[in-house]
Amino acid sequence: MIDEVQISRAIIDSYYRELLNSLEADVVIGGAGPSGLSAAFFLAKEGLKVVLFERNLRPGGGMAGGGMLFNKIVVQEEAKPLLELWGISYKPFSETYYVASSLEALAGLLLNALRAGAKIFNGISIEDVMIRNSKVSGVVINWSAVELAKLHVDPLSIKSQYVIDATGHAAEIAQVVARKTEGKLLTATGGVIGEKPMWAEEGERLLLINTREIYPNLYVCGMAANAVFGGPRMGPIFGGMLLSGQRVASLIIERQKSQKNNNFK
Ligand code: 48H
Repeated sequence: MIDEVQISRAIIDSYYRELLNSLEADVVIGGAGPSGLSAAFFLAKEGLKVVLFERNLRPGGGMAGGGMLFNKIVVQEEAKPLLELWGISYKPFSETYYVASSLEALAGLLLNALRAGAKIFNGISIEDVMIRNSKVSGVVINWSAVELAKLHVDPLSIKSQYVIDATGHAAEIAQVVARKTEGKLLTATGGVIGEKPMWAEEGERLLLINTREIYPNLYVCGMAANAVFGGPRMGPIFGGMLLSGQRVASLIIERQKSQKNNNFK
């Protein structure tokens, strides 16, 4: 026998428990594009409690669309091991370029992040942060539907040791922090400098340098990192995004480890 109310009960009960269990996290990530999902995978694999909020119904950000809706992505040599790690198939194109289905890349990355233990909430937007003692200490969230309909509904708050802005071109979390701290980001201007025109090689190179802490306990990765520091865009080459997620995860993991070591001293 199939009972509609029992179906509803199962959904509400399991979602409610997961959300309740996510009110305090080690790391909150904003945005489930390639860089956010990659960060979520590496952090969760290390045993950290990772909670990711994605505004859209479907995770993946700009990856599924490939280049101009041709649903393929290009990945360079340095990021090939990540495709292999996540079981994403690829074909060599010319010497150092590899091509993968953008859909398979998204599916593989998403599945790996979830199986590593990251909790992903879609349809929820980060609209603000919490700051205590000049450190980011969490995020403020609301249903994306509330945001879209411009309903006057107060948000809820999530506490987190670290927050990662992986919101892509708009660098939304960095923008909020820049505005609310009146320009205290760790950039040359104290604010979000803004993305520069297309230059794939330089964009990919700077992306990894720009992937770092931009305000105490707030990190940035992916396209948002180049937006914050004024790096160029790079078009549909995705190796840098995946490596940027891996890099931000390793920065946080190293910091956690050195804090633990200091506590034992
Ligand atoms: C919750 C939010 C919020 C918010 C936005 O754009 P993305 O794919 O970001 P990256 O940096 O992982 O990848 C960038 C890549 O897709 C790209 O655009 C490239 C390579 N462009 C090059 C070029 O030249 O154009 O994903 C960001 C995600 C999206 O899914 C948004 O919906 C989500 O973040 N998001 N989620 N709260 N406030 N803002």
